[in-house]
Amino acid sequence: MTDIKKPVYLEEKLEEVTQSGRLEYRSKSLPTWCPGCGYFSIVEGMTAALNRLQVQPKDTVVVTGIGCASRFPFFVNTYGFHTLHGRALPVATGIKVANEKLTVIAVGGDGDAFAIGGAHIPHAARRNVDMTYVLFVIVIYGLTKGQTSPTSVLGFKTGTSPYENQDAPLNPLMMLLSYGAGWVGQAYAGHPHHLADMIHQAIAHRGFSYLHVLSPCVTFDKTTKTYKNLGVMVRDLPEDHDDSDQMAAMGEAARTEAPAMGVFYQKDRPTLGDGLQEIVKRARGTRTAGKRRAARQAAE
Ligand SMILES: Cc1ncc(C[n+]2csc(CCOP(=O)(O)OP(=O)(O)O)c2C)c(N)n1
Ligand code: SF4
Repeated sequence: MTDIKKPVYLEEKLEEVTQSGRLEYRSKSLPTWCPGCGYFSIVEGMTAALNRLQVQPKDTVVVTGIGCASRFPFFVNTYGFHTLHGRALPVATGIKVANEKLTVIAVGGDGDAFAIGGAHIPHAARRNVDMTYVLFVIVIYGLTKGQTSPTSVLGFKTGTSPYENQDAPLNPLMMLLSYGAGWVGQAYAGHPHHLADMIHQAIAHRGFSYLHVLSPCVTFDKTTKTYKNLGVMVRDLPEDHDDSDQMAAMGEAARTEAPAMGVFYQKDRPTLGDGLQEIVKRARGTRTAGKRRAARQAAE
């Protein structure tokens, strides 16, 4: 008989990653998510992307808020910061400003991001902080047992909305595009190879990149964004999609009934770090010029 307290599946998984040599980026801590949760694909995709990019674990920091998604730092072998609910982006911004050489990745759930943390997103995007934000979108609050989130669909029934959700969902992709994010893409936990490729591209982008990952919550959403439903809904972006055309990206993002997979938009522009380094140079130049002037005056 199976001992239900023993995470058999997870131990097998650990053996598999140990054999594959991926433990360099995957931590030995076993994910505590429910078996079948889409988040397993995201941790796999992240470790595969970091492995391909060959960024050193010691030079990488994963920052999260609170939620099932936010347990992520425990499962990767990088530096990590499990911060307060909704506060991943300001903490990640501080880390990047303090040490420009680090690869900084913020991770979270859509409640953490767009409810309590919603006010931080436009600022990280408009400042073009050189970091990646990977959002795990299960359209529900997982950790607190299935309440509606800002991305839940109208009419969604949960334990706390038994008479159906009356609040229209946000469209995070359209929001990020209008906030000025320099890289915006979408992936699906049910397509793990594409997901790993998208995480790779998002991290490789210089500037603020936002990856929206659709992921089923197998425990609390049995009706809307399930593997069965998402498997039918998702599509590729059209082959002729121009990822330098922000308006075309907006049009694709508006089609929520058929979520498109791929890079919606990408544009290079100076990062927050570029601007700050310039200020440091100018301030140092002014100070040096000031010192020279004072020395000249003292000598006269
Ligand atoms: C200040 C504060 N308010 C509320 C909570 C309770 N809380 C913890 S996680 C969470 C939402 C989780 O949903 P999401 O961010 O989408 O992550 P998921 O669990 O779905 O991955 C809430 C409301 C908290 N921990 N702190
Ligand atoms: S509650 Fe949902 S999101 Fe959280 S670990 Fe379980 S399946 Fe995943």
